[in-house]
Amino acid sequence: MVNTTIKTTKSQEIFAAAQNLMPGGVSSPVRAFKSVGGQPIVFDRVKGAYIWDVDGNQYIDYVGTWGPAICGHAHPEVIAALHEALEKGTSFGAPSVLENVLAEMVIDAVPSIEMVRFVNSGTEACMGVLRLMRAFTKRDKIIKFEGCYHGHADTFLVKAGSGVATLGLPDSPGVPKAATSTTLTAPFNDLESVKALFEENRDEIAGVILEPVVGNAGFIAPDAGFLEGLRELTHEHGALLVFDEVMTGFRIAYGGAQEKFGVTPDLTTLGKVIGGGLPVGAYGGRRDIMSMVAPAGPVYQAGTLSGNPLAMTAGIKTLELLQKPGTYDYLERITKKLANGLLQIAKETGHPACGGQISAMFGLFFTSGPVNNYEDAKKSDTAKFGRFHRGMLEHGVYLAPSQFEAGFTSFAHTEEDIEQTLAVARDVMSSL
Ligand code: KE4
Repeated sequence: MVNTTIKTTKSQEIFAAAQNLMPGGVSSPVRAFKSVGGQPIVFDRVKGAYIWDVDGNQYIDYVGTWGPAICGHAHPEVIAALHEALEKGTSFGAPSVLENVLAEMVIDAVPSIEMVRFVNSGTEACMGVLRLMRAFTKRDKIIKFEGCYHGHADTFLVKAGSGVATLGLPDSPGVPKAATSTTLTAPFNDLESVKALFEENRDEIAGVILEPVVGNAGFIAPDAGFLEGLRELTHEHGALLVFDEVMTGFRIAYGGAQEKFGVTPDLTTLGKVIGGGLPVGAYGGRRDIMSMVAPAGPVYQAGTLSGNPLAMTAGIKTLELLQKPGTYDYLERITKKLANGLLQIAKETGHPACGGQISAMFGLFFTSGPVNNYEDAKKSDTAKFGRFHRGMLEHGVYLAPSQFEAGFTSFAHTEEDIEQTLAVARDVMSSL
């Protein structure tokens, strides 16, 4: 193990106090470093590709506040736009033209979206889309995939990924059986299992929801034909196809994974990037389906801060920045260099590893692989990942604190940052 130890006195003091005030000392479980061990660092400020903790240590950041910071943290143009918006107030609870602007940008960008509803988180977006798909089809059952995470609403907490996987919580206490009795699960990339579920539950399945590129079981790409196969199966069985693009939206491509892979779902959920770091989520899709959402239709969903001017402003500016020519080519290039570099270094230092990247999303598993689904991902050496994470952290590189998360780059990351990260990874992997 590399022997550099960074000073984390203040982080430790603040986190110790936090644990007395908030469950686990955090506002979201994965931040507690449970699966990688050691003390979480307490952030003081972020800028571009970098973080500074309360002890003054600087890190290259590959979490990007779990995806929103694709333009880099605290982008000057986003901050400036927010300052201007702040002068006009923080929340209206009433229509604002900003919602029109962001809605038009989302509709123009995302192939499946003809109409959109803004909410305040990805969880809310997935809750809204769940109720809508059930109302539209008049069916109750859904199919989700093992290891995929769609927020913490009861129905989805079945073999979920992200923090649920990290904490080894296959299901959560407090979720009544009734809430998950209509949730069917299948292995990702396994079309035959989905076909079987449709046969066994004929005319009862409202839809299939998935992360088109999985980020919550670690990084798992769809096999060729998998997304197309789901599109055909849902059409065949009168069910809806829902892409949860909370993580992949505007990251895998400007139009999300559905643009990248050329498969158009009926409904899509979004979050993270479209809020530029402020609380936001959205669900959208075919006009005939979205027209069922209250008050246009009978499907109720509401939110005090939905469409608030600050989140809309940050989202608008972020998407404007992403429209700059060459953005996604750059993200693809630097992320491919990082992912391929990490795999090459693992090989040279004798660690079985697999992984990959698509655009600005990447992952590394400490298992020879291949990793095509959650069961494969669980074969990873998570203890080794924990040592790797700690070693990288002590050398100024901040990775997602779980094997069951994806990594994120931004267009603030430079070639030098990637080179530096790979140099550190070589040191750390050489002494894992
Ligand atoms: P939020 O409610 O956290 O905004 O979004 C839920 C959600 C829905 N769908 C997908 C595909 C997601 O990735 C997420 C949230 N992602 C996690 C990270 N894997 C958020 C980080 C956390 O839970 O602290």
